[in-house]
Amino acid sequence: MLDYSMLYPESTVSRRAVSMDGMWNFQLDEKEEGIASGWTEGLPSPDSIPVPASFQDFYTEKDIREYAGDFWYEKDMFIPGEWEGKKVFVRFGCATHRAEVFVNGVKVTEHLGGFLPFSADVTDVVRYNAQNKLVVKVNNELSVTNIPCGTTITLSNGKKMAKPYFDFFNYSGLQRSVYLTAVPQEYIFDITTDYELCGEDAKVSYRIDTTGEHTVLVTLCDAEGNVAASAQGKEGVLDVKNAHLWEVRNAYLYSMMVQITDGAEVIDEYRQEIGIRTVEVKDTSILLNGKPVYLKGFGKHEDSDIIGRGFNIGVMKRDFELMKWIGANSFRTSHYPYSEEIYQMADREGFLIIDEVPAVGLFESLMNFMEASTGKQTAFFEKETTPELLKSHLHALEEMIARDKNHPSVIAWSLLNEPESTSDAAVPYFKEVFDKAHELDVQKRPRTFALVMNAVPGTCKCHQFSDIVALNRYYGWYVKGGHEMMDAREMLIKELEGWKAMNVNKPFIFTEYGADTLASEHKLPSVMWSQEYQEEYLKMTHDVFDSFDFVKGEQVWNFADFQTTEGIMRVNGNKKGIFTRQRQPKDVAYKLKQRWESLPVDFKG
Ligand code: GCB
Repeated sequence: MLDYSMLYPESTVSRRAVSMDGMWNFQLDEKEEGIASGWTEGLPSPDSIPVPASFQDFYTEKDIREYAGDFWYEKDMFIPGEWEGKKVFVRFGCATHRAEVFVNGVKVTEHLGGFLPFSADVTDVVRYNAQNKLVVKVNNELSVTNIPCGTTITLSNGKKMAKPYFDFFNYSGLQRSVYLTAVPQEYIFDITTDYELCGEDAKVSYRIDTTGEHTVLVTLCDAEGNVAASAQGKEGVLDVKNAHLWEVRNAYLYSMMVQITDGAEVIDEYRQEIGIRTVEVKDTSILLNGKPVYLKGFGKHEDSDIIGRGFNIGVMKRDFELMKWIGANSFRTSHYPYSEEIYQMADREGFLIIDEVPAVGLFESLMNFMEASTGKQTAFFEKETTPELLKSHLHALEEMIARDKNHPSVIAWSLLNEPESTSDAAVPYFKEVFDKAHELDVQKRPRTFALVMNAVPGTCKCHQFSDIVALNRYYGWYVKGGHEMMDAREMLIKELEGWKAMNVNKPFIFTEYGADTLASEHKLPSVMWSQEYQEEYLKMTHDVFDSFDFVKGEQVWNFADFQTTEGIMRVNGNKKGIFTRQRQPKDVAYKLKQRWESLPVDFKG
């Protein structure tokens, strides 16, 4: 079990959550001198920078944008006197990719992995009713022992540079909100829920972990604030009569009030929103509340101008409005768990999320999207570093499931994106990861991973572990593009016939398919990169999907254009967006809207 609580910070009668977002001090540490020179007590010559944000795109110097190594953040924090006697934490939404945290010069925690929250217990190192110095050393180098994978090279001028084995810019820093929190000594540490539907009614089973022995009271209120059920004890079942279910694009949320009580006294209180719904896979169907659902939507990124991968509440709102407009009902958090606020919004809007752990780049290639199409194998899981990689992978998985398990929107876990899955060495690695997800998730949500182009019927050794088989396919783009599209179509059909012949008896979904398209380009007849070509490509692909009953979902790559490493394959980023990076529609968006609005939610059900 994790030694810090993953509950999202909130203020209640017993708790305080104070946002530390705003301008922070910031300094690069090219010579890696920070520790030896006492930067843990304060930065010698800092610039100021916003949090949350990626640091890269603020600056005009390329050396800063491309910087790989250590960099430091600093902020003063005032700890109120009335917090004395409570437990005080600093909680980071994420620090990409690894961090060490110091308060008043004392190291309070360290964390590996750039896309999940962690907390430092600072109760005994802070001065109350006074300013305290918070300093964070962050590092954004890539390696094959942490996810996402890549390598870090040294240029001839001695500067380091990150070389991702993945196709998104290595944005980093304090990219999500930071909170200062105070909770009682005896506090609610974790909440776990599960659901069973019984006719019109539902059973909500729960487990509450606390740090003490007092009893726990759980009260479930409906959306109008009326009590729907209540129970006492750290574990129990709430019987909900005439349960209002959480449905696709028709969300209904209950509010679960959890209290630690001592007679009439409330020791701690936390409010958790929940949605009553079940999710399971049966034969080739994905069932939500027992009813088949067809996934329509996107692979996304947290990515926008200037703030990079920093969480932006306005961009989030716009993205959800666009997804509603176009008739989508789902998305995958490619290629890392997103900011918590995004899941909260999906809970409210009734979107289905395939939640992906940052296990991307487990295929040694700087252009895996190209090389996998050639059938290349990389023996990725036979390295002597594999055990260490597995350890960080499992740890990230544990954090992701702990963080996201109560979101009704999360209907599946994606445990890897485009790994090398054709060698025997991949099999035990996959088994551990898939078993761990099953063990950690009380709701036993379906598990999946996205198969790269070389993982096809006959070569893939790991789709056996998936409850839903997810394909990333680019027939008509990386393979047989342009006027050869008719042959791409045949290849796609042939692959799907191959899966059909294997009688896999599982739902298949396409978690990626797409074509780079410049919003500036029109050409009649089409050429690759033109808006016309994107439409032809999607039409061809959808026609094929529609002729296979076991294809139960389509998530286009990508929702919006996004930043990548520069190179001959990318024109200032990946342009496969249905929307531009500024969130305006390309022409194909209107076609997609027509299609998705016409497909019933239980399409092929
Ligand atoms: C993929 C990757 C994704 C890339 C995409 C592409 O297979 O999963 O990260 O961005 O292809 O556009 O090549």
